[in-house]
Amino acid sequence: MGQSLAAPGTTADAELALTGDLARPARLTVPDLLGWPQHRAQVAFECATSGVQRHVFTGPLLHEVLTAARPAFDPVRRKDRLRFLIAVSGADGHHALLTWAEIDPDFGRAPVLLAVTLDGTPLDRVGPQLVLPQDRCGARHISGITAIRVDGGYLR
Ligand SMILES: Nc1nc2c(c(=O)[nH]1)N[C@H]1C(S)=C(S)[C@@H](COP(=O)(O)O)O[C@H]1N2
Ligand SMILES: [Mo]
Repeated sequence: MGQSLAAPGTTADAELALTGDLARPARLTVPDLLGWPQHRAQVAFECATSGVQRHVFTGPLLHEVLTAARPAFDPVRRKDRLRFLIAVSGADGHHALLTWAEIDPDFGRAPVLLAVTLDGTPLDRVGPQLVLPQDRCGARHISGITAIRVDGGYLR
């Protein structure tokens, strides 16, 4: 009620584009991401300029969201997944690459989240944030994610 600062007819929620080698590319909002099981991560990371930061994030696992978009590998052939990269981009141009194997339960098993809340605040307007509990440094905790590209072509 009266929460929207957007002009009439425009969408208030930020959108995230899932693109690349996917059978089901998608555009997702933070409310869409609430449709997956939600996980909680209490993280501490160090920033080169502002020191140690502590936050609590909630959201779905990146692996679950990307798996639903059906990456173009043979799901039962583990070796086929090893050539896939995940490029994550924020609205300000900050970006990072992950490998598929890093978040795959059969390999690195990193519980990376696509966070939809930060310290209890919903990220509907800002867009989701990447959360990597395994990272010592904060730099890959990309906020305001606008695009995630899954790419299996690097080694072809
Ligand atoms: N979109 C975006 N996300 C970003 C950055 C950025 O420049 N742009 N900086 C990263 C860095 S270097 C750090 S340390 C953390 C900072 O998180 P904080 O705002 O909680 O301190 O955000 C990360 N996420
Ligand atoms: Mo940082």
